Amino acid sequence: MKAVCPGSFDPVTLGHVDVVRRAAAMFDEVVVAVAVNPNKQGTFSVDERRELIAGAVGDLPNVSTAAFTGLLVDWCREQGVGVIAKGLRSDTDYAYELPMAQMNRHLTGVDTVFLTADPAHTFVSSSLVKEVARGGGDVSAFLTPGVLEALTRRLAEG
Ligand code: COD
Repeated sequence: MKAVCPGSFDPVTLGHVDVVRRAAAMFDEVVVAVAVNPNKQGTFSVDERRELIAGAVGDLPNVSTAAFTGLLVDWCREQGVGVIAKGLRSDTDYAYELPMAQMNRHLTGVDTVFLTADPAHTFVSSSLVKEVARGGGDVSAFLTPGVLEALTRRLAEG
């Protein structure tokens, strides 16, 4: 079965990578799909995010990247994706994710499976990592070396 790990991935963290790796061990094929939000300028462009993801999970032969606009379920139908795989860090994630999972199932019948976050990554999010990095904090425990380098360079650009 083909699964999707959807998200913003601005940028991809080791928390995301852990979920993608575990999904890749469960499903025949995994597409890491970056949501395009025309109303929100990210730190990285969608193409840059895809490149950083590809660099982080490039050793996994059954993982690819994509970008999608509009409803995730429509993209899943177009791409023959049968299941959505997501990470769950906390009850806050659960409260946010449950209605989306139920809505997506209502819309097209696509199911969502949740992988519990590795305890080492439960407090890790792209936004927090960026905030700490902007303040000069050490975020090397949460990013691949390639993503760390890209983020350091991007923040230095101002
Ligand atoms: N450990 C484990 N999992 C993690 C970690 C971590 N440290 N950090 C994030 N995750 C998980 C998140 O829980 C999420 O499941 C996924 O990784 C992606 O996280 P983000 O933060 O990069 O992306 P989000 O949460 O901003 O992405 C939300 C989507 C873009 C997937 C969602 O809004 C969506 O599907 N939008 C498309 C429009 C649509 O279909 N809307 C209707 C929904 S019913």
